[in-house]
Amino acid sequence: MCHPLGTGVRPMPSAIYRHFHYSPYRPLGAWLACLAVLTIAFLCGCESRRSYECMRTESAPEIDGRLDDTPWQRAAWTADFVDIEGAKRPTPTYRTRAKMLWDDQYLYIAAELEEPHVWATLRERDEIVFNDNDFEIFIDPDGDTENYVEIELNALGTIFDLLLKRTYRDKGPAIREWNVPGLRSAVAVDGTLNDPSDRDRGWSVEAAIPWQAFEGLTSVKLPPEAGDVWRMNFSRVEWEHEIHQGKYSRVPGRPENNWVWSPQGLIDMHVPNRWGDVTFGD
Ligand SMILES: [Ca+2]
Ligand SMILES: [Ca+2]
Ligand SMILES: [Ca+2]
Ligand SMILES: [Ca+2]
Repeated sequence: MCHPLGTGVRPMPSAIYRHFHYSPYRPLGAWLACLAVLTIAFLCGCESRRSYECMRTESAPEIDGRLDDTPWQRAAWTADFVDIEGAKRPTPTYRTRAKMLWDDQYLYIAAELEEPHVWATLRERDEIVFNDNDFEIFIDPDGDTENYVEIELNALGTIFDLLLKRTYRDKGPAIREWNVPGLRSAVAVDGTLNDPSDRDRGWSVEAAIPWQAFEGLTSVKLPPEAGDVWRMNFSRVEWEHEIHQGKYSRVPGRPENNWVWSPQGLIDMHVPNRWGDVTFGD
């Protein structure tokens, strides 16, 4: 079901408000134009899901966080990430995009996050990594919204991975003790980590997820066959920060930004049927 107005309680932008300000003298054409804008605004809350063709690779990228491997050069970027609520919200401040590849053993994921202040604090596996700025991977192979996988990484490379038997609105549970079997991942910082004295260019993520990690979670073929379609999404959490005595911290009381590949239309990543379609190519 589509929620065109989303869940965020945010004021109507003044420019839009002015556009609809009542005037009994407005000609019919202007009212029709207003109706058209309203219709577009409604539809923007129900944006179509993104899609991507994940190409097969003969050679595996080296999982070191750097995306300069030859296989990645041949893979297309996803569309730039947008606000989780979609086009009705402002374009994200910093660019984020991803790539995917596959072979008989692994699904490979790469992400590039533009970021002038690369910082992270959490170091233990399965800490709540989205309390730092992070990159998040969501995979539901069969798209049935059950038994799906979430992986979060921060710029230290700390992993928070969990298995969701069902969505939170379907009462979960989310099993954080579950670790992706055989997961390989790395991050690389293009700049300096936790050093606010300079301006960084960003950080990148590289992950290899073995197909066997999904055994027991789905009845789809592992590895997939060319033409198979899996439901996936990617998200980036970005907090407002402040700097005291050379150290970063979150601005207290401020909500996070959520920038995603396939817009959800509301502030909730756990609506798998709004994730994107990833088709496996030859
Ligand atoms: Ca690499
Ligand atoms: Ca599933
Ligand atoms: Ca875990
Ligand atoms: Ca820095």
